[in-house]
Amino acid sequence: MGEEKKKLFSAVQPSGAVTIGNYIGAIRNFVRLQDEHDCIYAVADLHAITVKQEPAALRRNTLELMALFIACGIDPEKCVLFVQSHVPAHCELTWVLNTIAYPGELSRMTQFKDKSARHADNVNMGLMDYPVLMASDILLYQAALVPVGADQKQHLELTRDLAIRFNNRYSDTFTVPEPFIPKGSGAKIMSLADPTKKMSKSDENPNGFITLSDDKDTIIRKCKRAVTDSGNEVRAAEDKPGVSNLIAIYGAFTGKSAEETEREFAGKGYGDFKVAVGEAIADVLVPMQEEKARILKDKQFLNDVMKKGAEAASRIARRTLSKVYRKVGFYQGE
Ligand code: ATP
Ligand code: LTN
Repeated sequence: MGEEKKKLFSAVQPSGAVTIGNYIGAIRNFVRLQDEHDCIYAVADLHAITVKQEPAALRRNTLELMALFIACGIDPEKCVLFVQSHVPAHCELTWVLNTIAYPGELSRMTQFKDKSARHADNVNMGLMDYPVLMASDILLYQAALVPVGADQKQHLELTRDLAIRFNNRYSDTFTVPEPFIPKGSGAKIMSLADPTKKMSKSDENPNGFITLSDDKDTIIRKCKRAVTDSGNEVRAAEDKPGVSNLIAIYGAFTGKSAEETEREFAGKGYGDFKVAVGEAIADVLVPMQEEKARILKDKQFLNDVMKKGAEAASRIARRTLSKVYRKVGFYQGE
């Protein structure tokens, strides 16, 4: 009784269609964690522009992601839900943290290297500074816990390093956060077209990913086409990355363990299994899509959620920012 809830922060970029990888690795946990924690969730539009975005599409995707969060079960009455660019403190803290971040550590980040290679015509300072902005997101709210997929672990480590570095230089200011990464294969859902690669919404081959807005036929078609391994036995194994990935996805959508799935499909082939995976995904996504469409129609409601969220987030963020400004020596009146 009276025990303080742990603070939690996370965000997703409005950079296109959200995949079942984003859902299993991150968004689903946002929902699960909301009762036991003080949760703050953002639509990370400042992060999204580190790669080229069509302005009209970015606006649309921001609204869609907000509606999707709510349709997935995030309750705006329980959580703070807001759009990152509506709270200027994120950029302000980023500037201060930039002065304790080293170019060497930023240029070593795997995501920076990957995205620089993929967007060679647009390697900008924002892309390199991405993890510092992410650290600011988290540290502004004194979050203790950050639910993310396994690919974000390195950025979380940098966030921890920056928090510790600042605390050591200027005295204790920031909570040093811990990542919350799903256990097992849900932390990294692999591409259906190449199960050695992460499922990514920016994959140029749309058969590699399933988005949360794909209809049932598309979902089943993509599952049927999923690259599987030699043999025909539904069994999770290191040398069977394609089937193992489908077993992980099936488990995430049905709650069944790998062993249960292997038993269920013993004696049946890949064909039956792939259709069952598609159906299990569609059973969860179709009602979610209907809910999202309903929410999207009510712009006033969404605008109100964003406005209320930005106000609540700003209040918390301002408190941390003014502490930071005081510690670094900015004159704030007598
Ligand atoms: P891109 O794939 O285009 O680089 P992204 O999907 O990784 O983008 P975000 O939208 O910011 O980028 O990711 C939101 C969350 O989804 C993050 O917590 C990330 O770790 C998680 N996530 C992304 N892909 C996967 C995946 N394949 N499996 C599990 N979690 C994932
Ligand atoms: N970089 C993240 C999205 C993100 C984020 C954050 C996640 C932006 N700010 C703060 C956790 C905490 C990604 O998942 N690609």
